[in-house]
Amino acid sequence: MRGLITCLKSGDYMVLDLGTKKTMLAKASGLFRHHGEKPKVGDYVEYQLMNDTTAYITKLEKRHNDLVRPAICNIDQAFVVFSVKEPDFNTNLLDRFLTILNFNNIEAILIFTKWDLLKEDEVEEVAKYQEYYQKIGYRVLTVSKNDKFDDFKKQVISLLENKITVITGQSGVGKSTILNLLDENLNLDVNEISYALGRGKHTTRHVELYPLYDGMLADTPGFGIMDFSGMEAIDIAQSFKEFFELSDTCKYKGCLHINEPACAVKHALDNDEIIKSRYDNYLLFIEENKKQRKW
Ligand SMILES: Nc1nc2c(ncn2[C@@H]2O[C@H](COP(=O)(O)OP(=O)(O)OP(=O)(O)O)[C@@H](O)[C@H]2O)c(=O)[nH]1
Ligand SMILES: [Mg+2]
Ligand SMILES: [Zn+2]
Repeated sequence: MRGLITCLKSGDYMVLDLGTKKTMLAKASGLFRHHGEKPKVGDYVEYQLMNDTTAYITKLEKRHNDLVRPAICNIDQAFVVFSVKEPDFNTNLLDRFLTILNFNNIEAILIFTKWDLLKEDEVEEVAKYQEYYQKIGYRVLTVSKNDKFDDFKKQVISLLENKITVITGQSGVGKSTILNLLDENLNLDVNEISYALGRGKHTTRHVELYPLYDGMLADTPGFGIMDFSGMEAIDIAQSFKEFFELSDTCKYKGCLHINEPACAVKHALDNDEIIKSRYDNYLLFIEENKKQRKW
């Protein structure tokens, strides 16, 4: 029988049967240890029932991605939540998220919140960013306290279908607010410790997938590792979607778009087709990565 691991707590797993949608307690077969494998949240597994409520995980399907912190695999997409104010819109952090997600083969869907807090003259500036990220291929949804949420809700629900989704973003950007909006039954404490999703602000984080509409969702406050470990400079270059698209037309194969002649990315930057913050963040990430690699 085929199931999905939704939770791991002190050696016990919860497995959701993908046919019956019933959840049961499970143990991992000792065989995994011999192979140096360990089932984790997000694993699609084969299992056998020991009795009505307890199962035995016997086999793992191949993972299409695998994160260490949070310990979860097979993520299809991430809702990346960013407030346009309080906390202020932070392109460095946003590009960092996008780079790491892209490298891990996770599609990012951007949700920009708190538009109601912007003054009139600030809206244009942030809207420019929104347009840019859309232009380079990201789906961007927006939320504001004064909005009617029907449209937003509909879009999110259709995105969840048959996918494993994580929702992520800095503290205070409005993740719990969004989740409450999606599912009144969740009733998460906004601005307070949210035990419903299995974590508190200052408690040990543990990941849990829970069913939401026709998909599975995990609340992952942040990616523990927000640096570029495991990446080479070229991986960073390729994780910038629009740079990657252009790199075919750079003169040099493997161009890092820094000092190389006849670089299509630099050319696009000079023509204002690439937003300056993107390129600046790119250079910062390359530098940061270089320093890390010296260790
Ligand atoms: N003005 C305004 N406030 C919002 C909006 N969305 C959320 N907030 C407020 O922002 C604060 C933080 O929202 P939360 O939903 O708790 O944020 P969070 O991302 O879950 O934060 P953590 O749980 O700490 O990671 C709350 O006071 C919300 O009422 C919005 O669109 N506009
Ligand atoms: Mg929260
Ligand atoms: Zn180039």
